[in-house]
Parts: sequence; structure tokens; C-alpha cells
Amino acid sequence: MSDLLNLITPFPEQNSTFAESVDSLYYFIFWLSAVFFVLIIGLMVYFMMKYRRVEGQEPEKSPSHNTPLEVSWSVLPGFLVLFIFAWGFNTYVDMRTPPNDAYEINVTASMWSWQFGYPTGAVDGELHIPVGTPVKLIMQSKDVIHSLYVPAFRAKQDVVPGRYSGMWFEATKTGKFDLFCTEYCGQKHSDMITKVVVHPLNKEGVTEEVSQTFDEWMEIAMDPAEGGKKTPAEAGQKVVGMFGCLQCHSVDGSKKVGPSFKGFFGKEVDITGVGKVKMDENYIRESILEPNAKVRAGFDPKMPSFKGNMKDEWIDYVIAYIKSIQDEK
Ligand code: HEC
Ligand SMILES: [Cu+2]
Repeated sequence: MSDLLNLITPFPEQNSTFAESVDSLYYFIFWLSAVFFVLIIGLMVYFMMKYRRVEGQEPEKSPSHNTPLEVSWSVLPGFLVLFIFAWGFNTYVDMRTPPNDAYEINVTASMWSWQFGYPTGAVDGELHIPVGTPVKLIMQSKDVIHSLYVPAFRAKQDVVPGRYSGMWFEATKTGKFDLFCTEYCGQKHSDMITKVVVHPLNKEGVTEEVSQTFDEWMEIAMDPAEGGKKTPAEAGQKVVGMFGCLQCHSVDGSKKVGPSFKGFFGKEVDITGVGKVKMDENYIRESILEPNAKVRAGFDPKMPSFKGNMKDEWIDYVIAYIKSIQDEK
């Protein structure tokens, strides 16, 4: 039966404790509407034919009222609507009430990327969560209204500047699922797409798609250099990925929302209202912490500040990475 329903309104796979209830309610309303549509339009067409005007036949005087009929077609649908309300309200209250022991993750939305901050200090551009565990998101926006949407979880919530908004869910299986912004937030709105990675809790649950347990992932996320296994430049490449810098910066010299990371280190660059400034370690550091202090000529001040989110050590890695991708002299 659900295959048949899916043919008519294909939904993404379900992966949260309330997905089932959301879909069932949707299908219930869908089929209820379909039945009434066919019934009402069908009767209308039938009556149109049956009672059409016929040459030479005078219309009979019609009765003005049928009280039992009128009461029942008002009261019965009234109960149906109340039933839908109760069902929807119940699921809604569920979705709006995170359990007290939920794992908390801070979400920062900005034009045009997501940043997820974990209780351990780790930060990532993808949302990583443990399977079978209630997760609560505490969300804020740095600029305009965004909206976080994970279709597989059937969970969606606006992120409004100047206040925190929250949502929660519990994933029922491991895997990678789409997460995107569903509030039009400017030119590169469509770039605000990333993944939710649902990790297994122990080694038995590891798959090809998700090869780390949640704890293993966290270990690495807290230390991009992986305890010295990676060079600072490699760690920097990781940090740049974690923070979503590549939404706006290329590494091949091409211009995106911001200037490329390649081709400018050690050179003089034009700063709006200041003039020529040499791009060195301090300039990169300042750009990350106070992006609007010096704005490159020809670019809009669109970069969010990473102050408070990026550890000093990680800034060192980013600098090492940017240096490592310059042209050989
Ligand atoms: C939303 C887009 C966006 C994101 C995300 C972003 N930047 Fe930027 N960045 C810009 C823009 C636009 C400029 C140029 C204007 C300015 O200097 O503020 C810029 C400038 C810079 C500069 C100065 C470059 C130069 O040649 O003048 C550096 C360094 C930099 N960004 C590093 C980063 C790093 C590191 C990250 C990730 C932690 C990052 N940016 C994330 C948009 C972004
Ligand atoms: Cu957005």
C-alpha cells in the first residue's frame, strides 16, 4: 500500500522518530481530499445531467430545506477536521518538545553556509549526529532569515537573526542525508546545502557509507592535525572544509563571492578606502576574525566573522594551507 502511495506523492526515505506520523497524517489528508473531490465533482456532474433542462418540461417546485441532511454534512466534516487537528497537534507538540537529555549542537547560519558547533569544541560544515539519540539544535543566524530543513527527518525550522530558535529529532538509522536552507536568502541560497551524517554508536554499526562511529569522528573533528599525523597545511585544508570557506573562496585562482586563496599570498592587494596592503599572516588572521576591517576592492563585505569559533591553532593551519597552494616562485 505504501508503495502505491509513494507513486502518487514520492517522499524521501524516513529517518526520524516522528517521520512516520508526519507522513501518515499527510496521506490521510491527501486521501480524504481525494475521496471528497471525486464524490463532490462526481455528484455535481451527475446532477447536471440528470436535472438538465429538457424542452417542453417545466421544472417541479423544489423543497426549500432538508434539515437532517444539512446538519449532517456540517457536523460530520466538523468532527473530521477536529480529528485532523488532534492528530497534527499531537505530532507538533512532540516535534517541539525536546527530551531533557538531548545532545545539544549549536548551529550558525550565514549567507551562505551552515556551521555546526559541538559541546566538545569541534566545528564542522556538516551535521554529524549519533544514531538513536535525541539531538537538539540551538540555532542562530548571522544575517538574514534562513531555515534548516532535513527532509528525511521531516524536520524544518526557521533561523531568525537576533534570537535562538530550536528544533530536535532522533535519527533511526545511520547514513548520509540532505540538509539545506529552505528560506530564500539571496543570490547563493542554493549553495546552502550540506549533509547530515548519522553515525553508529559502536563498531558493529559501521558501513561503507559511514565508516566512523560518532566518537571516532569527534576525536578527529576536535583535532584537524590528528595528533601530528597531518602536516599543518593538510590540517588547514581540513579546517577550510569544516568551516565552509570554499563556498566563497576558490583554491584555483578563480573568483567566487570572495577572492581566491591562490595567487595573492605575499603580494600587494587593493583594499577599499585604504590602498595597497601586503597579504601576509596577519592579514589572513585579521580577515578571519574581523573580515570587514579590510575589504578587498571589487568585493562586497559578505564574509562572516569566525571570531570565537576558530581556535588560534586552527588559524595557523589555515595560513599554512593558503601558503601551500601558492604558485612556485
Ligand atoms: C560567505 C562567503 C565567505 C565565507 C564563508 C568565507 N569568506 Fe573569506 N571572504 C569573503 C569575501 C566576500 C571576501 C572579500 C571581502 C573582504 O575582504 O571582507 C573575503 C576575504 C577573505 C580573505 C582576504 C583575502 C584577500 O585576498 O583579500 C581571507 C584570508 C579569507 N576571506 C579567508 C576566509 C576563510 C579562512 C574562511 C573560512 C574560515 C572564509 N574566508 C570564509 C567571503 C567569504
Ligand atoms: Cu539560507
